[in-house]
Amino acid sequence: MTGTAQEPNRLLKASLDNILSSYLACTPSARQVIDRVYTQGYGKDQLFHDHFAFRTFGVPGLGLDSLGSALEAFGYTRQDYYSFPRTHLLAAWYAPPRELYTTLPRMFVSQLQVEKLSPAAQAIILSYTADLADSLSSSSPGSSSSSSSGSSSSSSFAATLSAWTGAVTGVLPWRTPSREDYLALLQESEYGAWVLVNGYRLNHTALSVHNIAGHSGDIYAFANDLVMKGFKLNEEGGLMKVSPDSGLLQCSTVADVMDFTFAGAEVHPVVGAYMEFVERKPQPQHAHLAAAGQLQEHQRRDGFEAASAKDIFASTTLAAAAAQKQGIL
Ligand code: OOG
Ligand code: NI
Repeated sequence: MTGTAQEPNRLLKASLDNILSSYLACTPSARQVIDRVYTQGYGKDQLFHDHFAFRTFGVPGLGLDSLGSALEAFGYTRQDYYSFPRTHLLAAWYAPPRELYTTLPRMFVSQLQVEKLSPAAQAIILSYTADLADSLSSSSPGSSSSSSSGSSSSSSFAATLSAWTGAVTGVLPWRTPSREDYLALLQESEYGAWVLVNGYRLNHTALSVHNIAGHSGDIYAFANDLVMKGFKLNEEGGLMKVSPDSGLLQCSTVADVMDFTFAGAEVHPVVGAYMEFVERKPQPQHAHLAAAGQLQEHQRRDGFEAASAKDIFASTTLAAAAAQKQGIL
């Protein structure tokens, strides 16, 4: 299912276009960034997506492996895992085929370790996922439904397809949540509450600052421009998240808050998606290529950084806290 040497698989490309356009349709701040910073500053077609990020519930058939196996079917390969014990999260990133590094985004997929939550929170989540998880994780011969972590390496084909469909359509794979369940989950796991109402929708795209033509590539200058233009950035742990090797620099907006139609047709605000910005420095051994203007994307600092990711996850937590303080959630 992988593409030819230079062209991404057409189904993958069409899926990613769709994922992005539905993300933009319901993320006003992301549209404004593109409008006010990119279109006005650098010309329209300069968007380069460093990575896409998705969130999942870690139950069999629905966790990061389900989305991950869809990505693997498209030629992505799983790289490092990262764990976040305090928030009960596990994440992994997937790299596109080397020859498509400038065409396809990296993928960052995380899951909530549901079994680590309180019995009450687990009961809420399982009331939405149980039937689905059963049918998805046992529907193909050889698939494993015995993993309690939801991270068994063999995902059923049904789970793979269902996860990818959820990402592409943005349609929730479970029944419409009640506001009561959303608010109850929010008390214990803001991530869990986010997944309950957003499903597999794109959580954020990260735009690549060093790939903006006509820009110095300096993410500090870029972030300053965003602040000057009135965008609210995530300041958890400091505005700029810098890896210990100084090669990976990241910052993000605070997520948008928007109306959601809960069960019983009750309309109330929930936390939605956000946008991230990334600068990757040349790997030290390839610095001479940078000087000569011949550096390729895969020769820059690759991957992610757990300590930075921990603070970037707060892009939705901060939005939830602010909205609760204003009494609108
Ligand atoms: C993911 C947060 C981490 C990164 O680039 O390290 C992240 C999330 O909020 O789901 O995006
Ligand atoms: Ni990210």
